[in-house]
Amino acid sequence: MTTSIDFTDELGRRLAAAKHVVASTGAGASAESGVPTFRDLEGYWSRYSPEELATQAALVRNPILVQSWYAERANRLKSIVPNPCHNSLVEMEEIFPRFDLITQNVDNLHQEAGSTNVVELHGNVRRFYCSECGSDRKNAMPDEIETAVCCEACGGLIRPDVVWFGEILPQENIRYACEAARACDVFLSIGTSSVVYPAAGLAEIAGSSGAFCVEVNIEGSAAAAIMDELCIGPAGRILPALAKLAKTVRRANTKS
Ligand code: BJW
Ligand code: ZN
Repeated sequence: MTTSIDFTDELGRRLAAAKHVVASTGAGASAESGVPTFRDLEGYWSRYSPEELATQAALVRNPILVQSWYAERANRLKSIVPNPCHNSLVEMEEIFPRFDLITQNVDNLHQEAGSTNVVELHGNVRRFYCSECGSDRKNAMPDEIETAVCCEACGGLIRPDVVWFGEILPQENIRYACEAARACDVFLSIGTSSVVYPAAGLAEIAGSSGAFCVEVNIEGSAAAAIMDELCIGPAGRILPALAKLAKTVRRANTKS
């Protein structure tokens, strides 16, 4: 196993030959845009309890608190922009015959950067729907919530379109992600602590199916031991270098 931003020759060879690359991103991919992560020192779960904010029971118990937290996050995202990690992943779509971008992030920044085929595993904090009848909420959530926001059709509580603990992931998306992990030649795990399943299992699937697994993170994650290469550093610095390497080795490939 190698630890560096000086990528190994083996990674260069794998990228040169890859027909199918999967990038799987977590909160660290958006950290340099100013979006808090969950489990870092300054992350959401160091300040708030997931049980009080990120469950259906919490919504029913204290709708104003839960709705305000998500509305505030959604509204704050309006002034946040993608960073070089997101932008490099857009470039990578062009480099490989097949490139899948799978994300646990709910911030929509990959789509804003211009990635065209983003598979969302944990939903999107900018969308809201009725927890009773399922209908989409058309209007943006207000900045200040003084009374619980309810569905115009049935009166049910409005919730964010995100996946809370104990909830099933969008089935088609997780199935697609598992198949992509099983079939890819190179798997990039970027900015995730790799503790939340089933998303964390994708790297295991990719590794056991023969893919070359690379982690990009400011520190080794829970999945570090199964990686073939660790790139320790901020994703906004590593991904541009990785995209550059990919372009270089593939250009050399087409010439020879
Ligand atoms: C940088 C950086 C920089 C920082 N550059 N890097 C199998 C085994 C064990 C448990 C389970 C299992 N299967 C299911 C479970 C239960 C549970 C689970 O996994 N629990 C574990 C925590 C123990 N999973 C679920 O409940 C899931 N549902 C499910 O499986 O349904 C079926 C089922 C139900 C019941 C029982 C069994 C099966 C649903 C999970 C939903 C997760 N939801 C959240 C909240 C979304 C809403 C919201 O945003 O509020 O999703 S939790 C939170 O964690 C969020 C994230 O998407 C997710 C992952 O976090 P992520 O992205 O990895 O962020 P961090 O903060 O953890 O890490 C950031 C990383 O970035 C760090 O490593 C930093 O070092 C790094 N970093 N700056 C590069 N600049
Ligand atoms: Zn409703």
